[in-house]
This record gives sequence, structure tokens and C-alpha cells, in this order.
Amino acid sequence: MTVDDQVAATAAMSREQRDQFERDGYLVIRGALSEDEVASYTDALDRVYAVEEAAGRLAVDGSMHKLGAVANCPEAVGLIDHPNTFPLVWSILGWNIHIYHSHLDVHPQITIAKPYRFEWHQDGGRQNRELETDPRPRLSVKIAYWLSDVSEPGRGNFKVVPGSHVRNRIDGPPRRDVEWPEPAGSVEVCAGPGDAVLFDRRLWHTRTRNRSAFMRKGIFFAYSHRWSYGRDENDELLASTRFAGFSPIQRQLLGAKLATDGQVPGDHQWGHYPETTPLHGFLKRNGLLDPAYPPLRP
Ligand SMILES: O=C(O)CCC(=O)C(=O)O
Repeated sequence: MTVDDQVAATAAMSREQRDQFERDGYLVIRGALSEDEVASYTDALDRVYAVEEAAGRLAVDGSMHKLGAVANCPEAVGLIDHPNTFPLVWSILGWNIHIYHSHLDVHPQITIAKPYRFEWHQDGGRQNRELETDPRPRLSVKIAYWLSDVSEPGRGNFKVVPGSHVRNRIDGPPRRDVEWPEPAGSVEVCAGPGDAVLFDRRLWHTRTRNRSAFMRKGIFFAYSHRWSYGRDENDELLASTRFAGFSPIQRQLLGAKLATDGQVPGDHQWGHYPETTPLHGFLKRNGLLDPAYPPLRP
């Protein structure tokens, strides 16, 4: 199997995929979504965009970058544990995970003059100041689902420096508004509608400006361990009847309070209750726990 092939629904990440991910810091999953899925997730994203536009909440360039993907677009829930991508996530992070950050993105062609900004970054904010190791620990991975065609550069592609996830620093300007050469070895990741990109949060990356006539559309989900604090605000979603209809794994990923036998709820996030952690149950039933890999240890 090549690393671009779809992952079987209940199979762990292959050795080849893991080697490529560890080497490059990212993987492209071609055809993660079917054409029908691309069409229905695009419709759902377009509806959110139309609401934001009507409410005057788009950026001046007409773009939308809306945090809390499922809270703001519940129809996107099927992406969070999608069989073609989610096995890659638990294969790396294990079963005690949630989505700590997510966003819905629509970026039209740039038609206004925008001042220069060096947008290269690693994810995780202060994690990159407050952790003392070199390289810093991975802590989270993110999936970008492409709904528009970014198969050629210039369409607002995701741009990365392959292999840079093990480097705490890249060469950059003293201030973000100072023009600076693009990092050596950086590449625009080309992907078609329905492709997904899995990346290590430490990978140095940036969004690029959309200079094409294609409306750039994507949905992003970042996964981390449940003991790390989530950035998405899901309280309203958690209280909704819609949430009650999601699957147990989806509810875990979105931050549901899970049964703790009367102990303090925070203990659950620490992984003290594998038996009431839905992803643990799923992996156990399917023989996918792995005593040799600590995050997947029963
Ligand atoms: O939109 C993109 O291409 C990049 C998004 C990004 O920088 C991020 O997810 O951290």
C-alpha cells in the first residue's frame, strides 16, 4: 500500500505512513472524502459562510476563519472520526484524546492590497515558549480537509517546510511586518477536493494568499490529549439535543463529560477511566490497543 492510499476503517497507521510522518511532519491522504461527501460538506460550509456574510462578520477581504467547527457547523461532525483519517490520529496520540481546536475556512481570491505579514508558525501558541526541550514534544496533530481544488500553487495552499517539526526555530524576521525570504525548502502542498492533510503541530507552516479565481474552502481539526485544555467553545453544543445524537466517540472528541464513578470529572481527562472512554472501548473491541506503544497501552 502506498502512503497516499486510503486507510482501512479499523486499521492502525501503516509502518510506511508512520515513517513518512515522522520524517516529513505531514502526510497527504488522497481521496479521504468521496465526491458526495465533498458536496455535502461544501454545502454545509457555504451555509455558515452565508450566515456570516449576512451578519457582516467576514474579514475585509471577504474571508471567514471561524473557530469551533462542529459548534458552528454541526453537519461537519462526520469529519472528526472519519474512517479514512481518524485511525492516523489515534495511531499517533492514543485513545485519551479530544479536539482542542478547529476551524472553518473560506478564502476568496485576494483583490485588495494587504500589507506583508510573515505568517510562518508552529501551532500551540505558548507551548512554543513554555516547553523547554529541543525539539519540543509533539502534543497534537491536525487534519485539514480540502473541499476546494488546491491542486496547483497560488490557490491559497497550505505551505510547509518538510521535516521542520523537529526544529524549534526557523530563520525569520525580527517583526512579522518585515519582509523576509520564504524559508529554505518550503513547498505549497497541492491537494484536490476530498484530500486531507495530517500534520504535526510543530511543523513550520503558513496559509498562503489565494491569488486564483477558486474560492478556497477547508475544514481543520486539531487533536490533543484530553489533559490539555481545549480552545474551542463547545458549551452550547454540549447542551444541545443535536449533541446527544452524536456517537459516543464523537461526544468524547467534542469534550463530553464522561462517567467517573462519582469521582471528580477532571480525573476522566487524565485517562483514569479507560472503561468509560469510548475510543478506548472501540480500540479494545477491535484488537487495536497496542501494549508496545504507550499512548495505546490498555
Ligand atoms: O489555512 C492554512 O492553510 C493553514 C492553517 C494554519 O496555519 C493552521 O491550521 O495552523
